[in-house]
Amino acid sequence: MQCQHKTLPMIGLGSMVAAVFMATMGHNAPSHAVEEMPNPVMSQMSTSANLLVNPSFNAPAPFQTDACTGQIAGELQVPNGWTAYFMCRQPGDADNINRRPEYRPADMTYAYRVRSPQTALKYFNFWALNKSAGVYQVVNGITPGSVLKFSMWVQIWTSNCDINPPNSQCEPGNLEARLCIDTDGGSKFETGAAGVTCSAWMRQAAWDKYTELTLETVAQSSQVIVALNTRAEWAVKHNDVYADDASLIAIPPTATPTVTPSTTQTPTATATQAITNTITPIPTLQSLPRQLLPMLVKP
Ligand SMILES: [Ca+2]
Repeated sequence: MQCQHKTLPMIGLGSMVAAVFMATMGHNAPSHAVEEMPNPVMSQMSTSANLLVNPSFNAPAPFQTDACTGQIAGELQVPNGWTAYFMCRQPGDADNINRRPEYRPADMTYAYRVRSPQTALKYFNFWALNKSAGVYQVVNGITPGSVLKFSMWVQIWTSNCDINPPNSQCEPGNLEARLCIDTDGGSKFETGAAGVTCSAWMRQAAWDKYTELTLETVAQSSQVIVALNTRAEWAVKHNDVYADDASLIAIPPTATPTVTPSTTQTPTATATQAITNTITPIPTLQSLPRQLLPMLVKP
């Protein structure tokens, strides 16, 4: 259509006809453009709710039962809503391997260990390590097929050195962290269970500063388990984990907007047809009345 008015004769009356033609085009073109605008996607407030209990790891932190011994342990002070887990001692393990971590809420005594006051999660091994430890939370009421977005801020101190400020680059124990989700739920978290998916391990990026870990997957059940999972390579003096500000968001499958391009593209053909029909044949010099010829301006 654009090439048609490039062929117009550059004479006075021809320009007038061209102006009428372009005005006709101009009238049709914007309405066509408006019809092709994408439909706005409505945000669904209900899907942005954090489904976790006590995501900020606030106190109180009552004593919990050691799953390896079945006994309540004074070393397991875990913020409400979360459950501690760790690998039990295996036959042949040295005294400093797979030792039970000590869980205490981190308070504002060391403010840089807390991301949102007043407390954060803390657990540590002293001159020891555990090969798979952390906390988990069972979450119910999920629509199967929902996209799960799990995040948590984690800070690690892993060092054999007592320097100030603490620095994990000094003789590190290579403590590292990741997030996991058991997508089909269960009564407790186990890293090797069917349905468990985990993020990549994060090591130096979380040493001595809070770093956000994220994991996204799809729920297979109405119940899922979210977990922080850590491990260390060396039984150094300080293998400490801090965590704060967790979030779990579930986006139900029905919340995904359905794109139907066929209905929005239909007006294209209609607009093209209308434009074609409004084109008036451009007069040539031979077809003009003789009395108009002297009025023409020669190029
Ligand atoms: Ca907090």
